[in-house]
Amino acid sequence: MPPAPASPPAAPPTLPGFAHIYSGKVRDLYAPIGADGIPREDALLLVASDRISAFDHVLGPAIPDKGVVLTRLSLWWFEQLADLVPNHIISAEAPAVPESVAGRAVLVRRLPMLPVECVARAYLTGGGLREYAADGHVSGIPLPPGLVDGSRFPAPIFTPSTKAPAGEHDQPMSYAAVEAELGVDLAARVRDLTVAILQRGNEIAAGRGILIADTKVEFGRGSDGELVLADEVLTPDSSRFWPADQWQPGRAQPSFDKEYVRAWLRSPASGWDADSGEALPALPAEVVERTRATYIEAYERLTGLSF
Ligand code: PZK
Repeated sequence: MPPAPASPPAAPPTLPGFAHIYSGKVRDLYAPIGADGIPREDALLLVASDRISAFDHVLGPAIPDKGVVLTRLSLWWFEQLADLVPNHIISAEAPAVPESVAGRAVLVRRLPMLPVECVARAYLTGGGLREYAADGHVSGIPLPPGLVDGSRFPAPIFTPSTKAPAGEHDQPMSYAAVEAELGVDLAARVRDLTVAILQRGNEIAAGRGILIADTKVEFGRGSDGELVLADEVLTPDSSRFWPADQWQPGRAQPSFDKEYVRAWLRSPASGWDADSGEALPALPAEVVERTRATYIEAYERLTGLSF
């Protein structure tokens, strides 16, 4: 019997005291309602769900504790990066964060966001690999010949993309287009900061057996115009984490988080045909449990804390 189809994502929970603004595949955004009964314009509540996505779809069932693990990891990284860049966090605790989403939500400063997805890459894979295969460049940067899937770049590179409307894919953006959007000076600051975040991440992760192949960060502007790191940072949902001991350029690398999910979906056991356009099957309990364990392992290895 084929597995049952994955259930559609649950509606975002109503949060008393908050107005729902937007839901992405795996996170929800709310505005706190002020004492006057009007949604505040200076703050947002970012809620990480336990939902997981793969192959551009949300899968079911949820991965228990994923939202808490990713929220804690992001908060830990914000601290590790605090000397490089200020961040948007106001509070991760009660009473700012309501009890029903405790541990997986943060109250943040609502900022004017830069209209650029800031991506830095330390290793070649994914969309970068497709660009490199076409003409030896990634995001307009010429690279040495002979690189393969998983190769480490001579130095990390900045490969910005446009923010696509909901449901669409981000498109690669030239550095010249970033300069046109932000001005030459701000573009250079954003590029250097994005690369510095990935560098710091890899310095810390290297001692803990994890390679961070690439990462996407988002910046807002503070009241004095300074760059403020927003969104989530250096989580498995915004970055590719690879186990260092299995790194082998020349093939797709096992990813720290979704390897069991992808392997099961591609296996005959799932009964799923990637090209059929059919709904993704529900993950079996064993895949859910092993996936939960890999999120927790990434958190514990990186932070040295026990979950
Ligand atoms: C903001 N997102 C993406 C995140 C979602 C969607 N500090 C901020 N100020 C203004 N806007 C944003 C942020 C942040 N972070 C982030 N969209 C807007 C996003 C989480 C859940 F559904």
